[in-house]
Amino acid sequence: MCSAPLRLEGVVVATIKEQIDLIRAEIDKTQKNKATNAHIGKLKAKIAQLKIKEEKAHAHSKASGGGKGFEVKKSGDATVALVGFPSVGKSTLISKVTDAHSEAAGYAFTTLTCIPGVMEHRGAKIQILDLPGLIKGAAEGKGRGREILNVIRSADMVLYIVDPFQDAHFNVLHRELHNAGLRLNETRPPVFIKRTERGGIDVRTTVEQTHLTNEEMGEIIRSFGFTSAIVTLRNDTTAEQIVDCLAQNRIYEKAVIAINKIDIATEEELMHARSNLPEDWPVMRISAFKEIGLDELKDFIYDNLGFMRVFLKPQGQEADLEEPLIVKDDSTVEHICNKLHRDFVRKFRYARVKGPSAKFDWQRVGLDHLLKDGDLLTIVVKR
Ligand SMILES: Nc1nc2c(ncn2[C@@H]2O[C@H](COP(=O)(O)OP(=O)(O)O)[C@@H](O)[C@H]2O)c(=O)[nH]1
Ligand SMILES: [Mg+2]
Repeated sequence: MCSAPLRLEGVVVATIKEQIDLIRAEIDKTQKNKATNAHIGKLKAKIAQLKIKEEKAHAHSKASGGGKGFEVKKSGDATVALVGFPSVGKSTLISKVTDAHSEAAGYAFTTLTCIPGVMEHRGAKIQILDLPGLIKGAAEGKGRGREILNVIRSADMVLYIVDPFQDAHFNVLHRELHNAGLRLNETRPPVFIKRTERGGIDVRTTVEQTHLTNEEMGEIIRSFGFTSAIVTLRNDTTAEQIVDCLAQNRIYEKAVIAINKIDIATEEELMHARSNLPEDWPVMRISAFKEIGLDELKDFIYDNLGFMRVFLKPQGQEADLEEPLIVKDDSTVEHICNKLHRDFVRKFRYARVKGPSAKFDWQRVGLDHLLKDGDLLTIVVKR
């Protein structure tokens, strides 16, 4: 069973997308259990390879003048992508929590209308993007869906809006984003694959592997064109995690959910809606229309984006303890330099830090130093 061929025999497949759909159908109809792990893994590897091929074909058609690029200009301290079926209340919400007050504030980007609004909260400017048309576009697997997915990939967080009466919608969208390589609320698996000159596929693991045998892992890895490699595993690794590592275009992003329209739903309906959402994801209840829970939603977004404050102390001056810089909590000195002035990285000499990230007061650090909430920072540049 595990050596079932990847080729879908007897079927003439025209496009890459059709091939992918066929393999997905095959995965769906395969029972998930220990005996089929490796088979499913190989099918997923095949999909990942077809997608890489598709991306290349797309890049090629673009280079030869195929389609126009689409880009949402990023602004503010972070970007949140709203994701939800039509009529769940995305436009209503964006009109209530941002400065985009009507559809008229939206503007067309090449082929699609993306409605950005900026929400100011606790000193942070958070750009919220309303992305109508995801389902239709993504399901068609072409231009528009691809572009919308790219906007979501480049956002800092996904905010799903769920209608309590249509709660099956969540799974449809979630699957769509998963298929596009988005790994929401997941951490990058501790899988490291290093190509070597010889020696075959050498699997080294620090924990027991229960999903796949070394041989099965080797088969997946070889299907990506490796003959020799050292594979280091630090968790009980699934086939999908190995494929994710090899596919290289996976995006690990934060996601939260707001259940909207609580003004017209009963407690029972809300509990039911909650039970169909991932247990460990942050979820809250709102009514965009009746403006219930919107202040809490702002806090919820802010908290989940993971911001921190960095206080600047210009050389030879007092630190500005009134107005910190609001930055993502994984920011380095380089991120701050980029935020302050476009010449700062080029002219950078060194920085000094006092506070939680410093080993001692006014430690001298470089561009790659990771900052922490509450740090005081002095940047020294060439004149
Ligand atoms: N009862 C109720 N209706 C809402 C709420 N939020 C949005 N709506 C209504 O749902 C419909 C669709 O809203 P809209 O914002 O256009 O949804 P979108 O397609 O996701 O942008 C409109 O008639 C809204 O007035 C809410 O919290 N409660
Ligand atoms: Mg709308």
